[in-house]
Amino acid sequence: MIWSAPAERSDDGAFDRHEPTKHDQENCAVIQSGVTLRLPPHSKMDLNTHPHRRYNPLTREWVLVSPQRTERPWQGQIEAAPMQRLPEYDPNCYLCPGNERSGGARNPAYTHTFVFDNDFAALQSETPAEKYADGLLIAEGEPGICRVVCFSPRHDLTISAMKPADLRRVIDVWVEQFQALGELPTINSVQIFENRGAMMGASNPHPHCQIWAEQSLPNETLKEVNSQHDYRARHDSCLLCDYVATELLKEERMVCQNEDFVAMVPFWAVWPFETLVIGRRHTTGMDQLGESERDALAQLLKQLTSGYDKLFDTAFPYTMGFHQRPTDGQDHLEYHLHAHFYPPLLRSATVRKFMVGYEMLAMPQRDITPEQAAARLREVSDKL
Ligand code: H2U
Ligand code: ZN
Repeated sequence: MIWSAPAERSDDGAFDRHEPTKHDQENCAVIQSGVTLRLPPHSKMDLNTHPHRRYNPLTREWVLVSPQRTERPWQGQIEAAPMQRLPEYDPNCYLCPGNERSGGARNPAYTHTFVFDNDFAALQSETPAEKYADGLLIAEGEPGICRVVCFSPRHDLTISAMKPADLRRVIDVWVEQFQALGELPTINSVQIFENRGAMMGASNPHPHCQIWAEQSLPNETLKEVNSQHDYRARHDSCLLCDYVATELLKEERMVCQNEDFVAMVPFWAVWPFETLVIGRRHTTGMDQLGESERDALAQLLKQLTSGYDKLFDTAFPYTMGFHQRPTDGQDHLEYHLHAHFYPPLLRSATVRKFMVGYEMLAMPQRDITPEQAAARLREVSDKL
């Protein structure tokens, strides 16, 4: 027997909200009013208490959810609480204006954003795109370009602390970079991402992101292109447009929203407080966003990241990144612009989720349900 994607259900997402029962409360201490889900009455399964798998239609992979496990005692690793206060300027920072970088180049005295080619780039534009094949030993040269974008001259100004107008400048730079890199004949994928915090491997606290642009579609991008393509071919509709519509009706996984963008903990979230940011309008990339949509994106990113910071009263670490259409010259009408936030924290500023053991050998697993995570994020993000 082959196990694969579930057969499409006409009653997809037909879960109702209900008040937690005593049984719920006994089995799941973090359950909060109005955030539980249930299947139709004939179902014996309760997604609030029973271990179950959830399907991610974007990657076509599963995640194991174990809501009964949220009170598991923790005697494992405690991460050091990240430093909260940073200076506006750090003379030893490689990214601050006027400073020398570790590669020897000197940063200009920039006043807004600053983009430069990564001094230690993982991809190089001159790499020959030749193939190597020797039976099972297969390789390909991968030409590409890596850049770094400093969000502002301020060493301490994270996305959550930036003024929306300054954040808007960052979005404009993302659009410019997506267009300029995407136009190059050897570049078919432009991945913009931010590693925030030492816990996520950021090498420097100065707020910045990276751009890796390359010839091939990386694994995650390829999965999402294929799934959205197949969904459109089958339904004559967009997977993420349909998903946003579903979540707007359900509400229990919504975190915050404005006139153009929504942020939610997806039904299939892997990381405890993972979120998905999606444009309400169907656009295949940031270059198709209008002026007001770019402003709305800035507002939403600020609201979402401020909520994250409040959740555990810390500079909330995460990896975030935008998924946009491949820049191979095709329209890619199946593709819907979105951003993923993958934060590692689980219980506090010092206790993180580890993707080890079962996750490395079998599949991702989570305890706190996406509905519980969304309720907690909603609480802090509403109070802005
Ligand atoms: P991360 O913090 O996400 O690692 O990104 C910082 C990038 O900045 C990293 O890829 C580059 C590193 O190679 N960098 C430079 O290009 N020059 C420097 O002087 C310091 C860091
Ligand atoms: Zn700095």
